[in-house]
Amino acid sequence: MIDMKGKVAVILGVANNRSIAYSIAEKLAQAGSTIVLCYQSERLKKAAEDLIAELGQTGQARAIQLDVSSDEQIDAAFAEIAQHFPVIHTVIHSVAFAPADAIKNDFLETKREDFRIAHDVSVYSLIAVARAAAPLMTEGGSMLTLTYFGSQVVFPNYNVMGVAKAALEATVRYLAASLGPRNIRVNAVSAGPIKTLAARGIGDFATILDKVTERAPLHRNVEQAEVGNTALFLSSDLASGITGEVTYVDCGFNITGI
Ligand code: NAD
Ligand code: 0WE
Repeated sequence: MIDMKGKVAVILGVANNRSIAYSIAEKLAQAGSTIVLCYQSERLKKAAEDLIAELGQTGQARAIQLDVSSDEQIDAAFAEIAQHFPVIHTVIHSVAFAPADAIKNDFLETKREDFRIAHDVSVYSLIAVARAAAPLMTEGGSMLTLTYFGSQVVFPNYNVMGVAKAALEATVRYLAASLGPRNIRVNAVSAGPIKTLAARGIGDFATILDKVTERAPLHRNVEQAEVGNTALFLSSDLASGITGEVTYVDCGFNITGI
C-alpha cells in the first residue's frame, strides 16, 4: 500500500466526478494525501467543494479558483496555497482546451488564435504552474500531466490538440531537466480514450472506443481508476527514479501496428 500521509497534492482539472483528475484525487486521498483542488471558474466552485467533501478530507483540504490562462490567478492561487501549506509535494496538471472549431474542422484550416489558445491553456500552463509550485516543493516531489497518443500519430479531428500534446511531452522533458536538481520529478501519463466531459461532443468518440476494444492487447478500454492508480504510483517515492517519461495507460493500444 502506497503511503502519502503528510503529503500535500495540488490538483488542477477537476470538472466533475468523471474527470481523470477526480480519479487521481480519489487515489491520492485514499493513500493519505491532503488535497487542494483547483477549479477553473466560479461556475465550478460548488462542485469542487462538494468533491472535497466526498473525498472525506479533513479541515485542511480546500478548493481554490485557478484559470491557467491568467498569470495573476496562478500567482494568487499559489500565494493562497502557501498561506495554508508551507510545503507541497505533488502537482497534478490535468488541463487541456482547444476552441471547438479547431477540433472539428480540417487541420489545414487551423486559425492562429485557436493554435495560440490550445498551446497556452494545454502546454504553457504546465510551465507557469511548475514555476509557481516549485518554491513550495522544498522536500522534492512530483509533477504529472495528462497526454494522449494523438501527439505521436494522427487521429481524425484531434488536430491542433495533437500538436499541443507533442509540445506538452517535450515540455515534460525540459521541465524534468530544469527541476531535477531540486529533486522534483516531472512525468506524463498518456491515457487511452475515456468518456469524460472533454470527450463529449467529439464526433465518432464511440467509434474510437470500439477500435480500442478490437485492437488493444487487453481488448477493452481503460478506466479512470487505472489512470488514477498509475498517477498515484508516479507521485509516490516508489517512482523516485522516474522523471521526464511518458507512461502509457491505454490497455496497450499504442504498441499495436494494425
Ligand atoms: P475534463 O473535461 O474532466 O477535464 C479537463 C479540465 O480542464 C476541466 O476540469 C477544465 O475545467 C480544465 N480546464 C480547461 N481550460 C482551463 C483553464 N483555462 N484553466 C483551468 N482549467 C481549465 O476531461 P478529462 O478527460 O479528465 O481531461 C483531463 C486531461 O486528460 C486533459 O489534459 C486531456 O487532454 C487528458 N486526456 C484525456 C483523455 C480522454 O479520452 N478523456 C485521454 C488522454 C488524455
Ligand atoms: O485531449 C482530449 C480532448 C481535450 C479537449 C476537448 C475539448 C472538447 C470541447 C480539448 N478542447 C476541447 N474543446 C471543446 O470545445 N482527449 C484526449 C479526448 C479526445 O478528444 C478527441 C479524441 C480524444 C481521445 C478528439 C478527436 C479524436 C479523439
